[in-house]
Amino acid sequence: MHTIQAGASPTVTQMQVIPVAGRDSMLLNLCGAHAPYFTRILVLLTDSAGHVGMGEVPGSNGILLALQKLVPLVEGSEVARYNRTLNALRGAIAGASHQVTSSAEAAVMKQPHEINLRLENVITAVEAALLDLLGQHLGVPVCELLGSGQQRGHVPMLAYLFYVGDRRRTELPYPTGDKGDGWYRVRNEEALTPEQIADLAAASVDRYGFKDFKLKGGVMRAEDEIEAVAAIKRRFPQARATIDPNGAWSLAQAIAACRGKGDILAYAEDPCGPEDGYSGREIMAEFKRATGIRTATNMVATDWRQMAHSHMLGAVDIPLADPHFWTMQGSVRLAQLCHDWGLTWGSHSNNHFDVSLAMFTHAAAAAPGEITAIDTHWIWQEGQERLTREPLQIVGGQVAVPDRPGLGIEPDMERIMRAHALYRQVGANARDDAMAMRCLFPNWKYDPKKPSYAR
Ligand code: GKR
Ligand code: MG
Repeated sequence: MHTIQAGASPTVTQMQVIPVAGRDSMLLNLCGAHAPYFTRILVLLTDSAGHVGMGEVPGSNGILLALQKLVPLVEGSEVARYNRTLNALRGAIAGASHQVTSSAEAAVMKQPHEINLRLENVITAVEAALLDLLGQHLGVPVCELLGSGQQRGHVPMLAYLFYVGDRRRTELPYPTGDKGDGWYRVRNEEALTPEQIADLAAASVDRYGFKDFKLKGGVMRAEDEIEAVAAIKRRFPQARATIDPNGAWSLAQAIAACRGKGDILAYAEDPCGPEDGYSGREIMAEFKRATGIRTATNMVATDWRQMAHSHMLGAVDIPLADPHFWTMQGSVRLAQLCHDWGLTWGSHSNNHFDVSLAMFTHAAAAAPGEITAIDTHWIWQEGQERLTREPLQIVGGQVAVPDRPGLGIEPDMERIMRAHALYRQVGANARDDAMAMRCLFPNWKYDPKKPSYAR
């Protein structure tokens, strides 16, 4: 009889938790305008074989504090027993009674001002880095370790477009994007009209070859946002396009804006949300019945329990299972369920660096069946930010899955330390969307049911 042999795979000798900051354009959304900086947190694990594994998650003090406290549980653990380590982390954060499949907030670790800290964000940072190490140990890409293994060699990505505010009307240090004439310049210039949005789309196609578009809404009046999507479709009739107002429209507004627009909208992302005592899932189901337009969400089906309700109501066709809040393994598990249940898997994103780009790529590579082109904010950072030596590239609207062990990326420590220094300088005030919007409209206040710009 065989016994378990300790040390059969390398052990983690060091866990580094490194908050980093990067620069961003003045992107408008329902919450205001992106500030000139965004923050993320990197986890770097070194193992006894000398490999380094990486993970990246959203930046927040709560997540940072949680990860720092968990270091002793990760150091000394065996790479191949990653699930055991992750379960120990779950237990440490949430206590023994925690349901490992729930998205309950990690309340113990939470800072009072933080609403977005989720257990899964903390777990994913370590999970990605451990899978990266395991892949390097075994000599296989991470996507081969997830779900039923690698399903595709290329992952389709969409052009995530935003209305862009006029940075010149602020004193904030936004990038000026002097580089050349194309995407690197226009991504820093005001874009508020349908034609300017179509120009942005065209520049993104020239640079990255996209075939799918998403416009972040909740900024202008609903009909003007639909007109902006129509302007994109006029330039690229074969492309798929969608709009995401983050639930800003009432059900009546959403129906009025989208009914009969199936030729423009491939699907609608969170067109409406909770209202009049009905949940966002119930309202989305009504929207679908009234318009016949497919729906996507990163707001109303964001964990297993919400997914169950959503599915019973028929509210959502395309759950956007961002591995950063579903975990890498959870996101792929949901992709398998989507495949079997006739849903379409996709992924949400937020501003991120190139480590997350690799994490998205591997999760999507392991998602079976037909998936929708996944979100990525990387086009707003690409060419000006990077933390790995050779970031994965978006070419022809897709990323080729690296045929290298692990995540297939290598840390660039000099760049990481530079991004960490920037974090130390600006981290505390980064990504305050209301602050940036107040530079344009001094008394501006967030209202979840009012467009942020055209009020
Ligand atoms: O980056 O402004 C943004 C987005 O609005 C982001 O914060 C959302 O979480 O991209 C996300 C979404 O799809 O709702
Ligand atoms: Mg969304």
